Amino acid sequence: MQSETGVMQIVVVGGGSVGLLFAARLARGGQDVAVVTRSSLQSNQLSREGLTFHSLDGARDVVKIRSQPIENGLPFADLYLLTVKQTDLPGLLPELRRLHDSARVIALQNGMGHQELLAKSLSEHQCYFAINTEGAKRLSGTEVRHTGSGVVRIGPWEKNHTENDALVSSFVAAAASCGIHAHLEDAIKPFAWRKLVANALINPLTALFDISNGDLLENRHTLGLMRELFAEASAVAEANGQKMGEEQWQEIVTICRNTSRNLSSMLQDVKRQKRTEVQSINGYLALKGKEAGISTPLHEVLLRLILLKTDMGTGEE
Ligand code: KPL
Repeated sequence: MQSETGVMQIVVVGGGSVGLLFAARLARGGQDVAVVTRSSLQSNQLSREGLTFHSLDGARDVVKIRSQPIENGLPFADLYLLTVKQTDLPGLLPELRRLHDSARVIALQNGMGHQELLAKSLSEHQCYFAINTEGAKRLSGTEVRHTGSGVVRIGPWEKNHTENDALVSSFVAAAASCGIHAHLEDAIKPFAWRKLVANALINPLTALFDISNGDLLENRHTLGLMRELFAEASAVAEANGQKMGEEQWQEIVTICRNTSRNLSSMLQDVKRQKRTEVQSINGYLALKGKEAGISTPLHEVLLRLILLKTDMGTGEE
């Protein structure tokens, strides 16, 4: 339960870069945070050693944190931040179905597809979404670096007519008090589309060429490719009712600048030989393009190249 001092019980599900970033910043700011990890090795290390956080200004802090593996289920909390990848979400659904009715879930996945999945397992009033542009790098299972400043926008998927949810509003206030640029929005879908397009340009190119987000802007070939990818993606977005003009292109350039030293999540996945989210990013755009009769040859090639790269690394399909 949320205490009178404004401390919330928050469970961060996922011990990757984004999960560790939010866990560290919320715990450092005095919130009651537990991290649920995939492996018991990571949860044991976190419980024993704490979580080491490197902030943007170079400061280093070790934060005490509770942690448990997902095989022990989800501990009780007011609010659950789902930071696992799209590909790991289906395995979490049985646990999410067991949550108490007053719990709120905020899903932070890249790409698209999670909204439909969660809608099948949770009641509408429990289900919130977040779009995050903060950069983070996981240095180990117990150490994370904040690599770029961004914002996290939180809200229901589409505008509904209910009033602001008190718990979610408190979370936004708590996150802001921990120095996180958190904003409450009345609909996340338009932001999700914008982030989808940004990820579809930045992530596969950085992963294929093993470069940081900022490097994309330094080379006329990558910049040119991004422009062409943007043209395909914005045509698909517009066919799906999402306006995507010059302002959105500038937003993508700004993301690259603000996270210039960051290695995109897809590059981090490729380096760690993990399955990427390319299917729900470029794959989703290609699929929506087909449905709308818009061809997306560049996104299809990137999809296949990333699948090929990770298949070669992991042997996974
Ligand atoms: O969302 C990201 C990701 O890496 O997945 C960006 C914002 C591009 C930061 O790297």
